[in-house]
Amino acid sequence: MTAGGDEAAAAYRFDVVTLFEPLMSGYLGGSILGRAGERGIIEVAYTDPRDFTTDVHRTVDDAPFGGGAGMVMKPEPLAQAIEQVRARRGPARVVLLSPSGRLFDQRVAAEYAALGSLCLVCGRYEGVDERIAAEVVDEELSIGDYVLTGGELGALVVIDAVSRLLHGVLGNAEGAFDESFTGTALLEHPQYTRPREWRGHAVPDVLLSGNHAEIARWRAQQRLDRTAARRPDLLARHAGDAAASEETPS
Ligand code: 9D3
Repeated sequence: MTAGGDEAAAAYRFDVVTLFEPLMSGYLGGSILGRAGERGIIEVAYTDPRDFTTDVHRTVDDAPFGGGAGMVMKPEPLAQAIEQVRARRGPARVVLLSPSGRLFDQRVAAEYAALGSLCLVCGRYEGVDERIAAEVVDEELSIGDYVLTGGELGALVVIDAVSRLLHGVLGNAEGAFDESFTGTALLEHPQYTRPREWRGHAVPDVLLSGNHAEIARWRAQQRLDRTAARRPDLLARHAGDAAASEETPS
């Protein structure tokens, strides 16, 4: 995003190790994160493992020992790319995006936001030589239980979720604080804007009442009801957290 010239150091520095920088910079340049980059709040720099190959074909993958479909990313070019990032930029943590990693959620986003810098390593093909996970990165991270074609979408998800927690990225910085503070949030209450009636559906009267205490009560009840109906797993965690915070006030 920046080539690193005379501008002040960004508030948060992401390094991405990827064979496909254009996949990432295309998205990041066009979004609200593009503006955050221009304003120096975040910086994203890319390192390509292919630049650390030594053969004429610039080979980054090879067949798996033991057989099987697909190719595996070779360890050495990836390790050298990561080691160059570590030496030049000293990221607080190096994270390999992997379907076998710790599951990303809002708590992990808040944890990463507090670090100030992060190196995200993207694999391609059917995975990465296991010795990279064991020797060169600090942790493995998955963004969910589905199969992607590579780590780049995972890195974008992490950059997006972490960036919006940083001061100044959103117009309304308070909105992000609200949710991140409660690691296990309930679902949102429903939102309405004009017109008051649309295709036969009226906006609930309470929202037009001007009674702010009653509106707050209604919204709280909606959040509980909707979470119970749609995400009972979140409700269980929320109840557990509420009980825990009564036992040990922070
Ligand atoms: C048959 C074994 N496959 C694992 C389910 C191999 C494999 C497929 C696809 C290994 C890696 C990939 C590419 N995926 C990622 O790099 C990835 C990912 C994902 O697939 N799901 C959720 N989170 C992530 S983070 C990186």
